[in-house]
Amino acid sequence: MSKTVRTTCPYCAVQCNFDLHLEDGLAVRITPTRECPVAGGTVCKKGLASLSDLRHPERLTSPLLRIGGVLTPVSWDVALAAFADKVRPILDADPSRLGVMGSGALTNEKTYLLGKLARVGFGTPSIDYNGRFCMSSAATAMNRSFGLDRGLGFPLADIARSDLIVLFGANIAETLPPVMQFLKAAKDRGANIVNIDPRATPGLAQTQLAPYPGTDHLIAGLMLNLLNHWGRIRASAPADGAAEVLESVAHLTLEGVAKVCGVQEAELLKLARLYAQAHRPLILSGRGPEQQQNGTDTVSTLINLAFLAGHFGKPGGGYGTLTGQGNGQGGREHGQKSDQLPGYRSIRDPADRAFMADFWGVPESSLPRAGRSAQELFLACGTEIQAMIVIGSNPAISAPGAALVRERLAALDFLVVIDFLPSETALMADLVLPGSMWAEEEGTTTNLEGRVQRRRKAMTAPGAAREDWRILCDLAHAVGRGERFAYPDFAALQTEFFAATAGGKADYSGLSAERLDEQTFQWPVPHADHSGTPHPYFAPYQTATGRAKLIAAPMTVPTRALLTLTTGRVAGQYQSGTQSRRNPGLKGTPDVQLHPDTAREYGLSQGQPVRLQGPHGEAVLPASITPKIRPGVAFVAFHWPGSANELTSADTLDPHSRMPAYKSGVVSAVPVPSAAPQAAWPSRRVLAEEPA
Ligand SMILES: Nc1nc2c(c(=O)[nH]1)N[C@H]1C(S)=C(S)[C@@H](COP(=O)(O)OP(=O)(O)OC[C@H]3O[C@@H](n4cnc5c(=O)[nH]c(N)nc54)[C@H](O)[C@@H]3O)O[C@H]1N2
Ligand SMILES: Nc1nc2c(c(=O)[nH]1)N[C@H]1C(S)=C(S)[C@@H](COP(=O)(O)OP(=O)(O)OC[C@H]3O[C@@H](n4cnc5c(=O)[nH]c(N)nc54)[C@H](O)[C@@H]3O)O[C@H]1N2
Ligand code: SF4
Ligand SMILES: [Mo]
Repeated sequence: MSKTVRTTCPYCAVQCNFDLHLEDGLAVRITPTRECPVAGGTVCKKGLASLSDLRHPERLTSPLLRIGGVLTPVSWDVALAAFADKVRPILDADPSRLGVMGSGALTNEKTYLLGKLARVGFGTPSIDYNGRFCMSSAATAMNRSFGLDRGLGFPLADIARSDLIVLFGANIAETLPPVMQFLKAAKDRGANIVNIDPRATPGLAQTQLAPYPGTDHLIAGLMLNLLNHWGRIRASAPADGAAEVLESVAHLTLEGVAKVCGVQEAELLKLARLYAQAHRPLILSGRGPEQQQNGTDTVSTLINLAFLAGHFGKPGGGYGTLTGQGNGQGGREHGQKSDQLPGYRSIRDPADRAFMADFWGVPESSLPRAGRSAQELFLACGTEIQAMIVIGSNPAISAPGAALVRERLAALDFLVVIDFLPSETALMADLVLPGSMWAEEEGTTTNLEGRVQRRRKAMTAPGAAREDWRILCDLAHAVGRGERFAYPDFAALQTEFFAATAGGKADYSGLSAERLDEQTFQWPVPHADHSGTPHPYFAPYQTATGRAKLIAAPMTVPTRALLTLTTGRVAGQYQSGTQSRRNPGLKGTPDVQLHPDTAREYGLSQGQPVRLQGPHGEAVLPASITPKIRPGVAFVAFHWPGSANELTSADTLDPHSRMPAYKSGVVSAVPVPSAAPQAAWPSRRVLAEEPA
């Protein structure tokens, strides 16, 4: 029997729609659809290849319990009893010692349920999610200036109306390929595109600036100062803090900034002039300037520039951040973040706490306070955190200073991982619970423009694998806290989720599965007749005063290392690689990109292994010598064991967002005789054991 189901891609935040074709219950083909409201039928190779994971031979089809050191298939009853045995005593003694780690890969409904499970089910404040590693700096900066954080405050199609697009550390052609069509449309209409990245990444830019990592705030600060000198600041902007912001950049000179950033004065001047002359300039940031120790302040500087030049909120102009994970936007709205409650409510706000306590039917005093951020949770494992549940994340590969993080995870009394494939983190666990993949569940995701879309169930999970939402409810029941987790079906959970957001900043209460069958909606959607909010940023803003609050960021000059490490992605792999490394349709192997001058300095030839040493570990990678990276910088992607996060710092976090400084590290490099092994995974007791 054949069937076709329209659904959304499991991977990135563009959330392209496509049709999944099934024969006798098995997925056989994906076809893009022109009706896709996001990208009009353009999908990338990851989306097209996503089919192969669904029935991958390594799919987890049974719970696995570590018995005698070996992960052994067991029944759900045994698995849940083991969970109860280990977790109940912790909950009885001190629930905060149970950690929960969520993900921007989870649907809205699952993130809502995970947050409720932690706060209401377990009573622990110790919950956070991997968006902390992804979006947290841009989100913090937007929140502190506007009281609102929707990554793009406009539909993607608005990009085509821009006459200047300045990309700060966003490799769109490789990471969000369908978005390129909007840049192309703008360029076809005469727009300039400037790419600021220590690497000359592919794309449509007429101008490339290759500064040292971690210097974007100085470039944006200088632009602001020049605009001020040229009389291009909009004095009437409805904002507080403008004078302090302008004062904070007044000392920046072309000469000084060019020197620190390692770029030409003429390039900076050209950029500032282009920006001053444009009518609808749009600044877009990716993780480049955000995943820094001063990522929040850097984004604030980008916001200040767009706002004080009078472009913020203008169709085609302003500022936006390009969210990354499939539900990276929704994932940061509904209560899996340590300081947050559903609907983008704050766990620190008495009215928000009272609303959610009432909604859940629990005393307000029983709701935990804000907990630790993701990396701080990991670093507390084995001391303040005794047991941990991880869902939708693979920190053994993706956390900064991963060797240290693996050591902390190994020190836990009990690690539970819910995944559908044996990720490196799952292989370290004491209990592995087999969950559902995208095509095996209902739900909604919210894409990088704040567009809420339906994910549709097309098939059932294999073997004893269960839908994630059921597993989360099972965990509550296992420890005798199931009362508020007795949903008869998924629809009941979804209805509760939409209702929980009513009155919040990210209000989805006007949505239903039926409405979402008709069309997609950009939030907020506060009632059932509401058609969504394509442009949510307008005055009065959602700040205490209704005016934007501009933050004067310190224009700190970073100390320059002999060799600066920066990290990121390649087109053919996805994130920590659990899925993409197993996918024969997706390619790529780890290496370290170095400029020919740098290679010469270290005596390296093309392909020669080089030993890179970071603060907590090392990696041996073949040198990929390319003029497309600036001298003095090494780029390593993080998709593989033994790659970027063996080298990043575990404890260099942005003080405002707690974002790790993934993109400015220090490494030393030593050539290795070419016979040496490449990309060796550091041997660890826990990883030597194969599941039974
Ligand atoms: N193929 C693929 N696509 C993906 C993903 C994936 O893993 N693979 N992941 C998704 C996710 S979760 C995310 S968050 C997005 C991320 O999407 P991007 O932000 O585009 O990806 P990154 O490669 O992390 O970083 C972007 C660029 O920043 C540059 N950069 C490094 N340091 C600096 C700096 O200090 N300043 C500036 N200006 N640039 C710098 C890097 O050279 C890199 O080219 O991609 C999403 N899409
Ligand atoms: N050095 C360096 N490190 C980085 C970055 C960088 O640029 N440089 N980028 C950071 C960023 S932006 C991000 S977003 C993180 C991402 O890194 P992680 O947090 O590790 O996220 P993923 O690699 O997407 O891991 C997802 C895991 O969950 C599983 N999974 C996916 N979807 C589901 C689901 O619906 N249910 C269940 N049960 N499991 C699921 C997958 O099989 C996989 O094992 O990495 C960060 N790490
Ligand atoms: S761009 Fe993102 S959502 Fe679209 S097909 Fe590729 S990975 Fe999937
Ligand atoms: Mo991300």
